[in-house]
Amino acid sequence: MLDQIKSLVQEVQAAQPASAEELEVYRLKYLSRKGIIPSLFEDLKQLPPEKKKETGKPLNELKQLAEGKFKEWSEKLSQSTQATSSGIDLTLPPVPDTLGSLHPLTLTRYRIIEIFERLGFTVADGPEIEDDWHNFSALNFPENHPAREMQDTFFIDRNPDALLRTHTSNVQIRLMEKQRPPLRAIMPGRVYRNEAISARAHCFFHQVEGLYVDRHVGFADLKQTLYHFSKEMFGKDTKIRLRPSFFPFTEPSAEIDVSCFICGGKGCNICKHSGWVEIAGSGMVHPNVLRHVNIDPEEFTGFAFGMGIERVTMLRYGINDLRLFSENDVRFLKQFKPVF
Ligand code: 2NM
Repeated sequence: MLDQIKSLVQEVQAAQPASAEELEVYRLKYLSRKGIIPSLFEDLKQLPPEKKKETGKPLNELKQLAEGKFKEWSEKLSQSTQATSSGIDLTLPPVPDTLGSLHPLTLTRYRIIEIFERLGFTVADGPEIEDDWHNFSALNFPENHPAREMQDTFFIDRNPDALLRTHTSNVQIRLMEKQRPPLRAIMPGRVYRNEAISARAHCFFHQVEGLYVDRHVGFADLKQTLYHFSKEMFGKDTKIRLRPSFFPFTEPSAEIDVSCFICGGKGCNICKHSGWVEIAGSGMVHPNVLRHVNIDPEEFTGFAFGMGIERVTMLRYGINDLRLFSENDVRFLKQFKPVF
């Protein structure tokens, strides 16, 4: 048996399987369950103990040699069938570009968050299904006030106190109920309005609202914060303009316009030849709102603002139909590649 092992070692060393078929013949001959080497192991069991020892060692060496050779050759063969000499098979079809893109509303939301985070604002969120208190009453909307009608939303018959929020101001109320000033946060999120769907309106859209409450917060802080934001968002030459307005939850209130970043203020289709585009509502938080969350308006003041993400995105990318944002048409969506 020792002689047989010796000659097998030579045989295996000399073997040169040149194809997958020849390699398989080699495997069947030496290594498979009924091959020579396993059957020698069977024979080994029959030997007397002292012989077992002197035969076992070379037999194990033969087995390792044969297996090593098999591994080496199968690697060599699979490389030569898959690759050219450069190691890359240029005949394979290309891997398609399956990298997705971020939704344009997501891109705008990220940009807005980035700007306010650098001013020390945190990001907060809250429920889209809200009660009357957090969506209306705490925000100084009197029960039968026409301002409620301007923000008509969706109710359910079973529970008249459950509604879909009409703005993310509910999150500011929840934040102020939980946390004491100083507070500096923005609230991005989806909001709902009962409106007929068109190119300019939808029954839901997205907002970012912001809130800053502390001692000595004044209108100048509001103005400077939104001026800084506008320059970061629309370019360093952007100017802002404030127009008096009304919101139940702020007093005084103002609409914020930015100088048209398309025509630079000269007048174009985007700004309807006025040189200005409206981007946000804002104001000083109404003392009644602060009282509703047990913050003393004699000690603390605050400003708040809100803007529509769709509106900012349409201006940024020149998109003219709101419905594109929720139709999920890939031809539209794939035009927005995230820039890393
Ligand atoms: C806007 C415009 C102006 C606003 C006010 C508040 C709160 F809770 F502090 F009273 N939250 N959001 C606000 C003010 C929102 O959106 C157009």
